[in-house]
Formats: sequence, structure tokens, C-alpha cells
Amino acid sequence: MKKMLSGIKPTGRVTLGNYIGAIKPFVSYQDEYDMYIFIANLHSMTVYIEPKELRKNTKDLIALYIAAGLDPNKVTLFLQSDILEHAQLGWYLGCMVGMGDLARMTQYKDKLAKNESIGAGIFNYPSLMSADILMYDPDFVPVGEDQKQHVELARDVAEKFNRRYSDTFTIPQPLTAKVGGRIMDLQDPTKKMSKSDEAGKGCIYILDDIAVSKKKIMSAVTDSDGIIAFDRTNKPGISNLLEIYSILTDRTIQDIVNQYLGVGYGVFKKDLAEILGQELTTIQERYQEIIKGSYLDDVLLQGATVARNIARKKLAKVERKIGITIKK
Ligand code: AQP
Repeated sequence: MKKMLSGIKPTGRVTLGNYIGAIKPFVSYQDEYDMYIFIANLHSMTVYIEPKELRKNTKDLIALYIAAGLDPNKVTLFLQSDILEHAQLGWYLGCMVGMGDLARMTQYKDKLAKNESIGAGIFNYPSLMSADILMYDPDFVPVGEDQKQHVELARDVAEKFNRRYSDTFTIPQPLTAKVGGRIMDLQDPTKKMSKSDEAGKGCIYILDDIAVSKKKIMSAVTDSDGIIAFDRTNKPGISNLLEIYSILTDRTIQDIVNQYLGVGYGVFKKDLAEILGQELTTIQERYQEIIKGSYLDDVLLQGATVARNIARKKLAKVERKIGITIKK
């Protein structure tokens, strides 16, 4: 069975973008792959989050993974900080990554351009991400468009390490869906829908009040020509809604466009709001059951036991190869 690995940072409330670009695809892959899904909480330290809020984000994220359909008995679900080996391997790999390569990463450049004060973690985090990935030798890493560049970096580091010390890491492939890999903000469809977007008006949160989410669909920015057609460049708003519709219903965009020939945006948006409302209701009901009691602690313990075993062996192998220990 081929291996797959991915994670999400608990930096905020989970968005429809995270759900469509990451969580939903994970669920569809779980029967086909040996899957490792983690909460990337070390990465969430790259921005300041109130401790209480971080704890809630983390708990909600793991609950949402399960509520959306991930089965902890099929998938190894774990908390990154439970596996100390990630940070250690991250240091070794970080020493092999060029400053120039890190400075080229779009997410870093975007944050820099915003002129906010940023910590060194934002610059360095792709090396830790390389460790997160390479530790488990996955064949595939499903990610949204924005994270593809980081998986490319992990591939480069793995190749460099294998060349320098001998074959150690599997070279992973990023896996990005043709549709849904970059869900855009509903108020500004030229910008990615993001957890950390403070205004939140163009962003749908999976655990938000359903009436509010429906309203956000109804007031999504479109255009004035009134034709439902897919054209990301000239009609970004309606194209974004078509992608969301397509993923939620598992139908092709062409099929949906054909259904709405000659129909106005209002009817289309109303139908999409209903479809979204039903999907969110199902997830939220499951979430309410899962979040109670100690179930999530048990899931994380089970996942950490499996992940730690793999990580310990991998790190020991790396340390033997690089000569940092006296054991051969
Ligand atoms: N808008 C999006 N459309 C499709 N996929 C998306 N992802 C994120 N936003 C969209 C995918 O979700 C996974 C988890 O992402 P992450 O939390 O590790 O980092 P991110 O890409 O930085 O996500 P956010 O929501 O934008 O978080 P913040 O605001 O904290 O930076 C990844 O597979 C990502 O591609």
C-alpha cells in the first residue's frame, strides 16, 4: 500500500478552504493509502495565538477531521508536538537548506510584504515541514496549491541528503486537486480564503452558524454579466462558487454549468447555500458528539504510539548516517 501524509496548522478556525482543499480529499484517500494525518501545532507557533484559543483550535481540528469522515482506525492521526523527533530532524534538515531557497517561498514573501513584524519561524518553517514529511517516507503529500512549493523543497532536501549520505528518504510527490486546490475569499476572489484572515467576511468557517455561512454565499462577490460560466481570470467570483459546488456535490463543473444555462446568479447561489448548509449540518452534528469526554485524548494517544515508533527508527537511522552519534 502506498503511503500518504499531510497536516493542517491549528492557527485559527477551520475554513471551507481547508475542508475542500485538504480534509475532504484526505477522507477520500483513506481506504486506498496508508495515511498519516497530523495537527501541525509546532507550525502554529510561527504566529502568536492566545493559549486558550490555540488549545480550542487544536481540539476542534482533530474533532473536525473525524467529523468529516476520517477514521482513526484506518488513519494514523496525531499531534506533531507529541513526536519530539520532528523538531530534531527539522534541525538537521534545516542545516542543509539554503537561505536563498527559504527566502523564495511565497508564503514567507507574502508575510514580509505585509510589513508585519514576523518571527524567524515563518522563514524557517519549510525545513521543519520537510522533516514532518520525510520522517514517514510518504509517496504522496496531498496539499492545496499554496503548499506545493514547500513539498518541492522537501523533495530537494531528500535528494540532497540521499546523495550526500546514501539512500535514506523516499522522494515524496505533492498531490493537488485540479478543482478545489485554491478556494478563494468570497468577498475578494483574487485572494485565498485563509484561517488567519481577520475580517472573516469572505471566509466560511466549518463550525460557524449555518445561517451565517449561507448568507456569506448569498453575498459572495460575482460580476455583472449574469452568465454562469467557468473562467478563473475574467469571472473569478462565479468560478470560485462553481468549484465549491463541484466539490460538495461530486459533479463536474461542466455538468453544473449546463444545469444553470440561462439561470440567474441568485438561484444558483441559493442552491449552493442549501447544499453547503446540509454538508455543514452533518459535520457539526458529528462534531458535537465527538468533542465530549475523553475520546479525542484516546485517538491522539493511539496515533502518537504508531507515529513515534516510526519516527524513532527514522531519526536513529539519520543520526547513524550523519555521524552525530558514536554508534555505527
Ligand atoms: N483556500 C484554500 N483552498 C484550498 N486549500 C486550502 N488550504 C488552505 N487554504 C486553502 C489547504 O489546507 C491545508 C492546511 O493548511 P495549513 O493550515 O497548514 O496552512 P495554510 O495553507 O497556510 O492554511 P490557511 O488556512 O491559509 O492558514 P493561515 O491563515 O494560518 O496561513 C493545506 O493543504 C492547504 O494547502
